[in-house]
Amino acid sequence: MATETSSKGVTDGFHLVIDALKLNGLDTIFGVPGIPVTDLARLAQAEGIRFIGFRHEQPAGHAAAIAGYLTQKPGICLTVSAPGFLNGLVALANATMNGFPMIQISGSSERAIIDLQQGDYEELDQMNAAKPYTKASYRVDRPEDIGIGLARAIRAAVSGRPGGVYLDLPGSVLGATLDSETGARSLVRVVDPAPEQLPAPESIQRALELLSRAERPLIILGKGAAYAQADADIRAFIEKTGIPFLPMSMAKGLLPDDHPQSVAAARSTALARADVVMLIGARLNWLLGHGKGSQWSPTAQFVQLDIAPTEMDSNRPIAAPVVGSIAASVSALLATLKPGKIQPRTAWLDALAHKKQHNLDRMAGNLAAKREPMGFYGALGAIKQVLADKPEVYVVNEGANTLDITRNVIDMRLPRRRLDCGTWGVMGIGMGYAIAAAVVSGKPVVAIEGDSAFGFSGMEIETICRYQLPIVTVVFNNGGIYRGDDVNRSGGADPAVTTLMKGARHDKLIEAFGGVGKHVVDPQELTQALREALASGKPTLIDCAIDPTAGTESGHISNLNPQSSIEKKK
Ligand code: ADP
Ligand code: TZD
Ligand code: MG
Repeated sequence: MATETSSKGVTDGFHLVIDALKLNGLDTIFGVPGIPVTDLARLAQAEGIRFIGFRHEQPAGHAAAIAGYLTQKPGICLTVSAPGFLNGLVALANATMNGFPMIQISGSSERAIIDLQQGDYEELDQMNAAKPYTKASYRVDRPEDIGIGLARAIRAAVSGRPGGVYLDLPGSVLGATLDSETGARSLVRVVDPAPEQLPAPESIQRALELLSRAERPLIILGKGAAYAQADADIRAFIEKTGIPFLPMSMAKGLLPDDHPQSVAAARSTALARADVVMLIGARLNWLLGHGKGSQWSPTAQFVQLDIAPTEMDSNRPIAAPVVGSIAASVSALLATLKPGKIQPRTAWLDALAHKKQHNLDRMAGNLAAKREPMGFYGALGAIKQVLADKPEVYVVNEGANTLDITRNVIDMRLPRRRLDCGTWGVMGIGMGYAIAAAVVSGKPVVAIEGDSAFGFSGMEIETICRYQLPIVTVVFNNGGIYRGDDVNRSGGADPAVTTLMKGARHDKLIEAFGGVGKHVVDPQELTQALREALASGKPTLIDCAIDPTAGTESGHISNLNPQSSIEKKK
């Protein structure tokens, strides 16, 4: 049998990986080539898989993760052994933390030498190093196991709560040959990798019952709800019940931000006064003050829709847990909801609408500010205007003040268009997320970046130019982390700890790679530069001079920043 098939030809580990990816509809790889995966990238490209070559593995990993979030298919990141693997691992851990499906495939060195620590080229026990940071970590030790290895990785990445999966491919396995027929038979096309998980009917009844008794109900939409792509049903449930909703950062646009039931602009009042809160794909983590403290009513009761049963009661008791996939759960809620069962609470809606209008009026004043140098609001007022009639544009956003103020100012009107620092508040996602959004969607991307945040992945501006992606990077240049006016407490010549180069011209960076660089100092210039950039579709970087004294330390989370009380008294 073996002789018969081998006469028909041989395959090898490289080809089996590529065949397995293609068989499962995985058509894009983000990564950095080198020993032992150079040929894997090269052959993948030859076989019609798109390979996006980065300058550093971390942004490649972030790109894979957000591609996973946008497509519900695991994003693939390819790295070399040891240091390349570790560079990608931050992104893999971040994907796990945020619930984005991603597979980091890494080449590795010679097992026998690694295990005896005999000093191989780029020696590291990668599978075990990855374990604490991933949903699953596998190694393929025989070429005939590549198919099943990738199948396990796919299922682990996308089923249940999605996350990061590590798949280790030793160089020897990639290079090993196998007869073609045995190879073909070893491949696995994963059937229904993320099966719908139906909620228990009683849990749906319990949730509706609790909501119907609420005087001041509130729905909080998280990025799990955005990921689920159950957009129409979520909107129908919110509109049929008349319950006001609050989007978490990446859930902005799931329903348009200008929807009359959105209470994003009355967030504090909504959280503090709600008596029943329904969480849809949002965790009660630090971003929601753990559901406790002065932000919240101590007597509020919770409904929570989540696919992860252990998420229930993580921070506060959940009176009505609904465990299942969001698509199935919201559809069950809609099917079970009797007309008139949940009445709109007019007094509550009026109170929120009043507060919302007050806050929006106040913000409008800030946005119209024409002062020079620009503050964050003045600059964002200009961007808001340009994006107003372009809902399809993806907005990537990182920084501290740049992040917090952009989130509040820039309205989103379509689902999954806002991509940001997420659960960890991690810097460095900017260029990777922007590249993946452009590659996956073919749509324009505007990345609004603090100057410090931009630096974490700034070299990928070359990748953007090399692949000619329609990405406009706007750097909010206030000359520092939070602010540009910190002083060296020693009086010495070294720059202060949070400052960056004064008067830096980030626009010059993109010019080095043939992109378009602009430097703007007032809102009119910014409006014009951004309009031109979006119309041209060319890779553009707009360096935007922001008042170095405009920001606050740690942005909107200064409460989490421990400060020396001795220092303060001085
Ligand atoms: P946010 O940061 O927007 O508040 P989180 O990342 O904290 O959102 O929470 C997202 C939640 O959504 C996670 O607890 C995750 O288990 C859940 N989730 C993700 N996808 C689904 C899905 N398809 N169905 C149900 N729950 C999901
Ligand atoms: N490193 C990583 C990976 N993530 C982080 N969040 C930080 C460091 C700490 N950090 C923040 O939390 S925000 C930030 C850092 C370094 C940069 C803020 O400066 P910015 O934004 O220029 O990006 P603003 O507009 O000046 O506030
Ligand atoms: Mg800054």
